[in-house]
Amino acid sequence: MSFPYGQTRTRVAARHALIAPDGQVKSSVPGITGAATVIVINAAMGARFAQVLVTFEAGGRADFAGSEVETAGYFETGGGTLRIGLEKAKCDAGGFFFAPAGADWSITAPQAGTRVTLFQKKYQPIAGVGAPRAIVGDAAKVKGQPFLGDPDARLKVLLPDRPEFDLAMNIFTYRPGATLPFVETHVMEHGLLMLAGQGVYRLEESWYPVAAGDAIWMAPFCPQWFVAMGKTPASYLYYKDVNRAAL
Ligand code: UGY
Ligand code: MN
Repeated sequence: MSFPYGQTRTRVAARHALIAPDGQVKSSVPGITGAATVIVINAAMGARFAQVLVTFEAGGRADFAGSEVETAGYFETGGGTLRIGLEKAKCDAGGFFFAPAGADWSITAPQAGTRVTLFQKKYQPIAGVGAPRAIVGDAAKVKGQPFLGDPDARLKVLLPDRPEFDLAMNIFTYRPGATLPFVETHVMEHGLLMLAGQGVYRLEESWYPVAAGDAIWMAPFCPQWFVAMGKTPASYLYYKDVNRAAL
């Protein structure tokens, strides 16, 4: 949807951002061909990670050589063939993966229109802790747990919460009217994609109407809160950096 008179819900502030779909602009990313690729969050915004939305055409592909960068990915729609190192798997909508730093990985033979969100960051090793392993999974098979006891706000933790993993990728689903139980303020940074439904996101001192397709960046210590509104559940995919020292 586009708006007359130069209006948009998009807002880029110093410590948070809302990127609505109407203003997204493609850019070419080395390694990705036959796809519309939008970098919605990265260091140029002030973030310490990148969030990239890839919409594949038939015959498109993504090929990344092993580097210091690790990638967590989520297939929102469609499907394709995923390779991480020597591991090969078919991923459909709801499929997710983690490609550790150092591993070659690719997505090939995507169905036309396949939408994949990638979260990428430089891996932060810890002395004495081994490297994280590759993960391929299906979000439909992960049970959503009540968040802080609320069965109307359910969290799916997609990746292992272990010291070798320095990022998390989760899916939060709220019944209409359910909320984050308090205004969170924490050291972890977030990148977020609204997958379904709508609601209001509080970021610092601003309240934003948000809906499926919106992306959000929250810098460390950005006060945050959400309420789901409308008649259908609201759901979002999000990234956070985890399991590393304070100093
Ligand atoms: O994991 C989280 O910090 C989550 N509760 N934050 C959020 O949904 N904004
Ligand atoms: Mn949070």
